[in-house]
Amino acid sequence: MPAAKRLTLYYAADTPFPHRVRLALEEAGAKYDLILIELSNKPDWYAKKVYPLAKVPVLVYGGPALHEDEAPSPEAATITESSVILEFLADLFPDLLPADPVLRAKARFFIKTVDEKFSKAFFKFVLFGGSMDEMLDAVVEMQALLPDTGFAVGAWSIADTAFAPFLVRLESLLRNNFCTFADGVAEKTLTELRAPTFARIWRYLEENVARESMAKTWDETDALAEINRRVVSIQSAAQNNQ
Ligand SMILES: N[C@@H](CCC(=O)N[C@@H](CS)C(=O)NCC(=O)O)C(=O)O
Repeated sequence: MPAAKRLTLYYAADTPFPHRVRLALEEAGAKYDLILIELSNKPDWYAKKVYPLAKVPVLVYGGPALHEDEAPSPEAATITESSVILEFLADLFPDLLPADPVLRAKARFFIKTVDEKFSKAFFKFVLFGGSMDEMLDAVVEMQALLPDTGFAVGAWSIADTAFAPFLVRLESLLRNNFCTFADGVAEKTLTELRAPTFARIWRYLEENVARESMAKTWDETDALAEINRRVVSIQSAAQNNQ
């Protein structure tokens, strides 16, 4: 379904936050322009002309087509914060959230839990040597919010776009024994996650991965290479500051 105005997404493949927005745009069948921002080598114009915090995602609504080093035009709206953008997209494309107010509240609670709990445990675990138990506790908490079958609130919704990009990266980083994990941690965590206790969330992951929107937006090789570049640039910045 076309939006009333042009949609432009500033995007990076490595991180779950912009992936959320791109999945929602794909699920909505929206037409959108994509501007890639390499986080490990961020261009100066991005903070100066688009978003002073220089984070992704940013969604620009309206205005003419943008070249990558150009500021959005004054008549366009520049929307930041992935969960705010998801709500905005659900206003533009109502099929992204159920009509029932109770299910809408549940979807928002699910997104809030991802933002306030799961994402923090995820970044701590995959980037900063956080404990496996804390990571698994966060998975248990998300799993407990899922209904017996289907997606986060039954039919697929923005609650799933908020969570699936984290889950798909967690599984991929573990399976590929990503360089940030201490010896044996990835294998042990993956073994725990494959136990029957986690059967529900595993099925949920598979059902998200099977969606066309995920197939169009998740390129594991590309994402892992980007994550790797970013980790290297974070580590070398930390060394230079010593
Ligand atoms: N709360 C923000 C988080 C966005 C965010 O932190 N993005 C990170 C990537 S994970 C970023 O762009 N960081 C800039 C950088 O690493 O230079 C959201 O939900 O959109």
